[in-house]
Amino acid sequence: MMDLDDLGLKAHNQSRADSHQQAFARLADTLTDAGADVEALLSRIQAFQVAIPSWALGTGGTRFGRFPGGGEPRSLEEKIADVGVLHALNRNSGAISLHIPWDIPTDPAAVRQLASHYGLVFDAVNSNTFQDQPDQAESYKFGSLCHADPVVRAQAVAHNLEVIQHGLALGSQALTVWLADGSSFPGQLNFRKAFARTLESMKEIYAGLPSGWQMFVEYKAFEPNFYSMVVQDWGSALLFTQKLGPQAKVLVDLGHHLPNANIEQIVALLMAEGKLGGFHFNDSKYGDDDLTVGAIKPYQLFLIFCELVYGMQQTGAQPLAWMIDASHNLKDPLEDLLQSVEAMLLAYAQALLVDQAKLEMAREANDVVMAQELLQGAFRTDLRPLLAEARRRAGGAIAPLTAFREAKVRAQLIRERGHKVLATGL
Ligand SMILES: [Mn+2]
Repeated sequence: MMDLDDLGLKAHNQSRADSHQQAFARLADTLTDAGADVEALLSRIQAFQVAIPSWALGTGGTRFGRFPGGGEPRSLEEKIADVGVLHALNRNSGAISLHIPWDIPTDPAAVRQLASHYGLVFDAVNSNTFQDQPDQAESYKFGSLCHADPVVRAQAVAHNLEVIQHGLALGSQALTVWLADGSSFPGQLNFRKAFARTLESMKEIYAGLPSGWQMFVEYKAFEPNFYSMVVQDWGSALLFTQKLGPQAKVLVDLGHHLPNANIEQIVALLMAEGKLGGFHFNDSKYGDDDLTVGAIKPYQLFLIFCELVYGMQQTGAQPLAWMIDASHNLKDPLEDLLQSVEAMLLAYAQALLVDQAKLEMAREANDVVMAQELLQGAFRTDLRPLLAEARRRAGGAIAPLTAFREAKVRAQLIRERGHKVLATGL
C-alpha cells in the first residue's frame, strides 16, 4: 500500500507558499471589499465532501474497446487506497461509494478500518441488476424490477436487500437504485404494467430499509434501452419516491437527461419538494458521455450549484449525497478525479458568492440585466486561490494535480501493482 508520506505534501506546499499567499491575499481583499466573509467561505469549502465511486478508479471502456492504464487497483483494498491518495491531496474526497457485486467486502470490519485509516467513510451503496452475474439463476435481459416473471423480480429484490446488508456492515446510509429496465422497440412493454411491477418491487426493497437510511431512485432518459426506460425522467422518479415514502428520494445524474434539459430547474423543484436525495456529477456534450465534471459546460454546473446553495439555504441543510459518476478512456483516472472534484468545488464556491438578496431584488423588479450581471459576476471570479487556501489549511496540497505528478504517484502504483492489470468491476 502506498504510504501517504511519499506524497511529499510538505515540500510541495513550501515551494509554493509565497506565490500562493500573494494570490490568496489579493483575492481575500477583493472578496472582503465586495462584502464576502472569507473565513465562512473557507470553512464551507472544507466541509464539502465528494464521494468517489469505486468504479471510477480504473480506465473506463466504451462499447468498442478499453485501453487500460498501468497500476489500476486490483481489489477493494487498493481502490480504498487510491481514494485515500485523492483525499490526502485535496481533503474533499472523504467518501467512497461501492457497487455490489463488483466490490463485495469479504471482511467488512477490516475494510472499514482501512477506510478510516485514510479518513474515508462509505457513502451510498449501489445495486446492480443491469447485467447478469455468472452465478445467478435468472437473467435480466428483459428487465429486473419490472420483469414480467415474478421469479426474476424476486431475485432482483433479494439482490437489493443483500446490498443494503453489505452497506450496513460498512456504515453506509443509503441505497442507490438505477435500473436499465425498459424497452428498445415500440410494443415491447406495457408502460403501465412495467411501472406498477417496478413500484411493487421497490416497495419490497423500501420495506427492508433500516431506519435512518435513504433509498435513491436514479432516472435516465435512454440507454441501454432506446425506446423507453421505466424510470425515464425526474417526473417518473418523483412518482416512485412519493409513492414509496419519506425515505425515498430522487437522484439526479447530470448525464441522464435529454439534450438541453434545464437541469437547474429540475434541481430547484425537487429541493422545494424535499425530494432531492443524491447527485451524480459528470459532464457531457451529447448523451451520457461520463466526461470530467466541468469539462464541457462549467456554466451549467455553476447554475446547478446556485440552485443547490439556494435550496439548502431555504430548507435547511438537507444532507445530500454528492458523488462523481464518470468514466472514460483517456486520462489517468486519479488525475481525472482530481479535476472533477476541483470543478465541483469551484462551482460550489462561486455559487456561495452570489448575492442572493440582490439577486432576489433584481428578480422582483424584473431587472433581467442585473440578474445576469450578478450571476456572471460570481461565475467569472477566479476562486482557485480560495480553494488552495482551504486545502492548505486542511493539510492537503496547494496544487493537488501538480503534487500528484511531482510525487510520481502513478509510477509508484505501477511498480506496486504492475502494468497490465484491470480494475475489477468495469
Ligand atoms: Mn449515475
